[in-house]
Amino acid sequence: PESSPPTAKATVSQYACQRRTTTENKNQIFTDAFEVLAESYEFNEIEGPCLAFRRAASVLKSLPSEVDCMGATQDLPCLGEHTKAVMEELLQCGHSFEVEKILSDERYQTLKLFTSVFGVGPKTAEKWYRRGLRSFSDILAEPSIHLNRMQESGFLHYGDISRSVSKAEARALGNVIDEVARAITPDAILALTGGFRRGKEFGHDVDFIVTTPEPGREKTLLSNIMDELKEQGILLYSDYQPSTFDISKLPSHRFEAMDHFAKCFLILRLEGSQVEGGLNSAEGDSRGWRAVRVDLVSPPMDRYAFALLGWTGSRQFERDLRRFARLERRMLLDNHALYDKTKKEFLAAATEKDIFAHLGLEYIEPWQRNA
Ligand code: DCP
Ligand code: MG
Repeated sequence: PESSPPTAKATVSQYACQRRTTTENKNQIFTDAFEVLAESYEFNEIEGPCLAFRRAASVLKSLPSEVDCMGATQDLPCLGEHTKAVMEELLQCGHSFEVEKILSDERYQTLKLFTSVFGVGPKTAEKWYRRGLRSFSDILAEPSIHLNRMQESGFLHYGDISRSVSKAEARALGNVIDEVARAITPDAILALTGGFRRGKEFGHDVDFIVTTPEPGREKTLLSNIMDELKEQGILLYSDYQPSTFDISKLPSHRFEAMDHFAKCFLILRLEGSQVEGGLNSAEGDSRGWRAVRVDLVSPPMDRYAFALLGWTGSRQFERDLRRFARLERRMLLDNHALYDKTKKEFLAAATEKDIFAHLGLEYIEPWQRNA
């Protein structure tokens, strides 16, 4: 071309589902700070600023290079005044006064510690904090506190499940579950989802979809799998939630609402001998096994693509997919279905690509969804 005009710098979309975000984060100094601020707002139940900092972090994660001056933020979406003030401080002196203050705050530290236990959410953590409890030994020594079953095993396996799960461990668990599922029904389908599907090296748990093409069979598959895991002596904890899926329901407006597929939240015992390169264990730990958090979800086959898209994440990517669908396309999307409000009809999909196409979005690969 003889006289191509100077190419305009590609604009960054306000929607994470129109950005490509790999696991390589060039702006971690900023995004770590934003995550502390978001979490602090979350602990105080202040939703607006919490989401604003998460959105800002997500935008910076998508950038191909480090932001090295405020000028570079000029054309970026989702960066408000507060966000920019924090960035400016980080650029000037390498740390943020506000973030440092939160990190040294007793309430923040305590809520962070308590919510790191499986089964303890911000509400429970807050309740314990208000009662003057500050450490795990405070909680365990307090006779009036009743731990539920989930929290009991959260404390019991704390050392193991607070340590991250490696990709090799995730793969090993996949092999275990795959074998169990196929022994139950030879046509079982297993897919790794969550952070590992996005190419992350480590995760806090391992997420799988497990189902079968046989209609209706997915409703009992998970309890069959759990029975077998129990039989093998590797089921350390299980919370089974049967399907409440209703095909006639419109997709949910609420993002945080869990989907209605049969699912279970597990803690499994993983043998070191099954993991290539060995366990991601504490130094000097010679038990030869570790406990790992595993989530299984079992959608009917005709909803497989929606479930896969929904469980692959990231959370921010999912939020923005739904927001984009609603605001830009007048469609409702959740883990079960896509509904076109204009045409007043459900849009079927056999693959994730079909869903992106219905939404008029360029396809984003799983490893580009680390928003
Ligand atoms: N998810 C969702 N709605 C929920 C819970 C989860 O849409 N209420 C989706 C988005 C997540 C995925 O499921 O990406 C898996 O949830 P995790 O909490 O396991 O998140 P990740 O796998 O992304 O992170 P980690 O590596 O910490 O496990
Ligand atoms: Mg996960």
